[in-house]
Order: sequence, then C-alpha cells, then structure tokens
Amino acid sequence: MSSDNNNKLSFATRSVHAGYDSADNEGSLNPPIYMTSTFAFDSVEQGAGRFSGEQQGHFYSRISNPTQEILETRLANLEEGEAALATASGMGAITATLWTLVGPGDQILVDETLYGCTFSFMEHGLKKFGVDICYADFTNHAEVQSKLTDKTKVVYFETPVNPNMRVIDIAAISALAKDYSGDIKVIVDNTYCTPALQRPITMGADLVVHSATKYLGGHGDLIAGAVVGDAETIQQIRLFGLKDMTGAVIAPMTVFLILRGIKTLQLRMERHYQNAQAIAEMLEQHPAVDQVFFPGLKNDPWHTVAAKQMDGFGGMIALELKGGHEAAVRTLNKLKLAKLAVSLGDAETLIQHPASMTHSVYTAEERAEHGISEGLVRISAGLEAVEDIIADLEQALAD
Ligand code: 3LM
Repeated sequence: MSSDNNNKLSFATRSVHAGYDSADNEGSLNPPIYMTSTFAFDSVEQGAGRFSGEQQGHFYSRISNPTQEILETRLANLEEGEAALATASGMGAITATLWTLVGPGDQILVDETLYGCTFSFMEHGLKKFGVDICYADFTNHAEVQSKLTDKTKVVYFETPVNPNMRVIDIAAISALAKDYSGDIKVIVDNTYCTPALQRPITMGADLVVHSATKYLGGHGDLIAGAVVGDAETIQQIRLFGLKDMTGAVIAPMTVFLILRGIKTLQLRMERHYQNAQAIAEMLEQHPAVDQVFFPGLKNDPWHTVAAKQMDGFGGMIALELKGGHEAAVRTLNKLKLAKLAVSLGDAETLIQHPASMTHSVYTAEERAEHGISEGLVRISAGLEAVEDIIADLEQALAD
C-alpha cells in the first residue's frame, strides 16, 4: 500500500509511527492483528468492484490484509518508495518480483555474487523457463555497461554483497542502466543495510527487495520479506507474482512482529555497526587472520563508496583465516558465546561458513567463478556487549 505523507519527520520517528494511528483503532497503541482469510462484501457489485480493481478494499488475504497494509505503508515510507508489498519470506519477495518482470527471451544482468538461494532461483529456476541470466562484476562499471543489451529487463544486485562484502555503487549502476534504457528495472537487495543505513530508491534504483527475516524483524523469530517501489509495479507484483505465481503471503502475526521490530530498527542498527566496527578492527590486527572484509575499515577497497551511500557500515563482516578452510572449521567449532548459525541481523552474534552453508547451493567450481572462497567465514555482529563478543572470538582464534 502507498506510503503516507509524513516524510518530513525523522527516520526514527517514522519507524515508530508511519502507517498507523491509534486514534483509528479505539486508542490501541499497537495495531490489531486481523486474523481473517476473507472479507464480506455489502453487495455483489462491491465484490465485483474489488476484484476488478475499480473499488478499493480488501477481498482475500492472499492479496492484502489490513494488518499487512500497515507494515507496507511503513516500509514504503522508510525506503522512500511509493508502495510496498510484504511477503512470506525474502525468497517470496524476490521470486514474486522476478516472475512478474521477466519472461522467456528476456535478460537479467546480475552481479557475480548473490545470496545462495537467489543464485539458485536464477540459475536453476528462471533459466529453465528461458530467461537469460548474465553475470558481471558490478564493481567494474565498464563490464556492466558492456553487458547491457536490448533484452536486458532487470539489473539486480545486493550491496554489501552476501557473503564477500563487496560494495556496489548504487547510483552509478542505476545511472548506467537508465542511460541504456528507461525500461530497465534496477533492483537492489537491501537486506544487509535496511533503510536505516541505505535507501537505494533515493539513489536511482526502481525496486528494493528485503529478507525481513533479518534486521527488519531483528529478533530471529520469523521468516518474511518485502519489495518496495513505484505503486504501479508493486500492484503488478501483488496481483500476479504474489497472487498467482508464488502465493507467498505473509501471516498477520508475523506482520505484527515486524512492526514491533521496526520500532527499534535505528537503535539496533547503530549498535550492530558499532560492534561490527570494533570486531573488524580486532580481527584486522589478529595474527591468525589473513584478511578482513568490512567496509568500515579505512583500507577496505570499498570504504569510499560505502561511506558515500551508507549511513553506517552495517553489522556484517567476512574474513579469511591464515590456515584457510581447515582453520575456519577448527575456529568455528570452538565458539562459546556466538552461535554457529546461518541468518543474520539477530540480537545474537551469528557466525557461519558460507561454502558449506548459505552458499552451498553453488558447486565448488561455481563458488570459485563467483568470488566465494572456501575458507570464508561470515559474522553477523549481534547486540551483546562487544567486549564479550571479542573475548569469545579471541578464545576461538587462539591456538
Ligand atoms: C543467510 N539469507 O544466512 P529469506 N536476500 C539476502 C539474504 O541474505 C537472504 C534472502 C534474500 C540467509 C538465510 S540460508 C538458508 C539463511 C541478501 C537470506 C532470503 O527467504 O527470508 O530467508 O530471505 O544469508
């Protein structure tokens, strides 16, 4: 649903208030959870009008629901898009969006490194239906430019990239795509940053997708997703990608939990990135560590572009240990406080091994081609006291 008109208020205020007024709901400070699959019509004419889109209003919760509408309004507002659609998972948002925008013969130009299941959907899913998936290193703008064709319908990337922490210049890539053709949709997966740290639509992107499972929910207790963009495209995704192609509908209780999570989004993101900065600085000095990938480090190759487009360097870190894969396994098995788990953006520090976990859907050869090394370790810095996280990492890294 469309964003409401309170963009003048600051981000933190809009995170708490946008899309909901207690005065509309008997003073209830928190929104009602509409547990309903269907909506009764006053007349056949009204029902027909809602189905045809000539009349506003809900008719079935696979398409929309009043609780979901509050979250959609809030997300659209925070991402500075016109409208949003909340979905059952991040993959639900990504698949509903791409099923809507491409067909056989079309090309999607994507960055060479993607979250594992997004890669699988493109490589093993869309390709089977005749969509051409073309990879480029999006940090190399000349390469991106050379790969745009008249068949390119979508340009798609994450930034920072899951899992190797490259940072892609959103404004530069959006401008390249738009200069080639105004019809190309630029889609940015903003899961790693959330709108608290980065708002791709304000930099020229058309659509933003999210795994709301991560920082937006923020507490590791739900699976959800969202897509934000212009009202017309979001409506197309709702009425085709969601309604007919995926059915990836978000549950009202999950919406409630995300709305609760978003109230503290900015506070949490600040703590996540402060903790990540301190952890990355410790790792950079540690004798067992070969390389640290974190854009907040001054000598990170992506520091300048990250500083330009992000309001904080985020809570995610990647690293290589000197002993490679074997050292990574040994270290991860020694963790005591940090949890050995996939996912990210939770209160708990989560550490995982992408090659055998989140990016195991790539073959070993594909990982080598797509810039995901076998020894890479990924850290999602949690909200614990940073000295406790650091002490745990130091004991795990010790011989
Ligand atoms: C992970 N990622 O640990 P859901 N986009 C990005 C993501 O990181 C993810 C999705 C979309 C992880 C999940 S791996 C089995 C666990 C950048 C998810 C997909 O459908 O809500 O999981 O979002 O990196």
